[in-house]
Amino acid sequence: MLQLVIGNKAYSSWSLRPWILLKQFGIAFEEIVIPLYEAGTAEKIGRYTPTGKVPCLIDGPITVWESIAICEYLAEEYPQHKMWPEDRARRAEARALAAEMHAGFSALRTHHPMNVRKIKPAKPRQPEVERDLARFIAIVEGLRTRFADQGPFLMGEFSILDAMYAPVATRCRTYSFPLPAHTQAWVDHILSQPAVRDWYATAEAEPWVLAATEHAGE
Ligand SMILES: N[C@@H](CCC(=O)N[C@@H](CS)C(=O)NCC(=O)O)C(=O)O
Repeated sequence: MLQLVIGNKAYSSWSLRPWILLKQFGIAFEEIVIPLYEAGTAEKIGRYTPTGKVPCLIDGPITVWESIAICEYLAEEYPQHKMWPEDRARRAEARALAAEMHAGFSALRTHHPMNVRKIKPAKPRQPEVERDLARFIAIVEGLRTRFADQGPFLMGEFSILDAMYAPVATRCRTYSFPLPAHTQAWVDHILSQPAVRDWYATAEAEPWVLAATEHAGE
């Protein structure tokens, strides 16, 4: 069976991506959770991946790390599930937007780390965070306007693109970002998925607390 090595669910935004992708498509896997930033974390993660970072997918003799590479691997292994849009132009755009999320939005990541157990009041944000947020909103508003009649996910049906953007949906909730209607509707839709509710419920029950992350964005 596939194994997915992930961090604790309260904080591990990168882990959420392949996890939600597997869940949304009903692909069975064993979950291996390693609490982050503790004594021994690096050693534990190092047993699975040379990067010392999660997520990491193990498929028999094959190990794949980097969230986007894991998603691509799964799309190739399970072609029946249409993890990318079928239309060629749409797929190219989805890949570009997924890569943009994988490589960018660093200010949003740094100043507003994922913390699914908290909801904080909106506060003034750094200019670089505003730029990231504005770009995120422009992407989601644009896609949801164009694909409104094709389903509730970014390009209509759920795809890797939604998986890659899902951690930002949790940040929108945690930090009470003000959002225009289409973006708020997509955020609400992602957060209402049974898999995401399940992720939140498990996170609530986790014992691990990262003090620095707890106070971010305050
Ligand atoms: N670009 C990587 C980022 C992975 C990453 O930074 N993971 C964090 C947890 S969310 C991690 O493993 N941190 C442990 C560490 O840096 O020691 C990916 O897409 O998978």
